[in-house]
Amino acid sequence: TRCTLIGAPIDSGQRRPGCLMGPAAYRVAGLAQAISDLGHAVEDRGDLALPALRPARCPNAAVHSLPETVGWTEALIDSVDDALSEGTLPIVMGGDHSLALGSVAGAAGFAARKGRPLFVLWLDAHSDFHTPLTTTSGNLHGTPVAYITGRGGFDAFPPFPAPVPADRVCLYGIRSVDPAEHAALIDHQLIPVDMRTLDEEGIVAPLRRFLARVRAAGGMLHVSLDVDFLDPAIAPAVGTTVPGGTTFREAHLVMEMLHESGLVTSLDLVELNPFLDDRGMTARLMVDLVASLMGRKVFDRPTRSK
Ligand code: DIR
Ligand code: MN
Ligand code: MN
Ligand code: MN
Repeated sequence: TRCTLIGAPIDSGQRRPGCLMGPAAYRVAGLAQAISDLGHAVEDRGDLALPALRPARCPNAAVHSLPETVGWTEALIDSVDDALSEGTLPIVMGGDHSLALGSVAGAAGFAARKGRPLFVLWLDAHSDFHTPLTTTSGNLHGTPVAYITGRGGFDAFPPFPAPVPADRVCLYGIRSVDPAEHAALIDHQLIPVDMRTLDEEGIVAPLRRFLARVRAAGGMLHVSLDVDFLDPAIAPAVGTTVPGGTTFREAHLVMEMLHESGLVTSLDLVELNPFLDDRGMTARLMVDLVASLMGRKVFDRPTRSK
């Protein structure tokens, strides 16, 4: 696989400064080397720059940093689409989760041109299903899933190319949902694979079912990995920790299954705030998870006959 690393130093989707140091932390933690050690080609394109801002307004006064977020969205649409068009796997090093407004729109535009359905796996404590009209925090990192599925309220943003039907979006590891999101998720029949489900069924079965659907549809698969998908004890470097996250072993198992599926076509690494980290442990864990996604294994099992 040829990988394109895209630095997205974005802080504007939430209020706690530090995510803009994410790309630097991934480089220090050796992301490119970890991928190339597995035999893949890697090109680090450096960090994106914020384009000139245009005024943008939103009727919800709580929303902040709208022009910046629209600017980053445009930059990411272009760079992710370019990386896919060159036949590479874009890996976006965030940056807060607002970057997924652009990265998924870029992947969706590419998929639409290729006539392939796009599926989205959202690994997160949060459902990120607010629109700019329903968010009470005003933090636009809580909105990408609504944009991706074609909900209204995104007038300031580029129209989402080919909205992704809710049944092609899998929210995984969810354990923090705001009331407005809760109602909208039910309304859109977008039922998250929440922690209750994972506790009852285990980390494997729901993912296996989703991947089987992606494969059967000949789909592309965008994976958006929010640091808070992980338990705060192993991943403290995030502004919105929620107790009860996935364990080290569960997270690696998810990544190994994604590798074995061969389905992943683009990847976001979001919400890492290196300023909150403990001696780089979260950045290093995220790099190790990417390595598992790209094929790192402790032991390769011989393929059994029959
Ligand atoms: C929270 C989002 N529901 C909000 N929090 C997130 O502010 O709307 N944290 N996405 O990662
Ligand atoms: Mn371009
Ligand atoms: Mn998120
Ligand atoms: Mn989150």
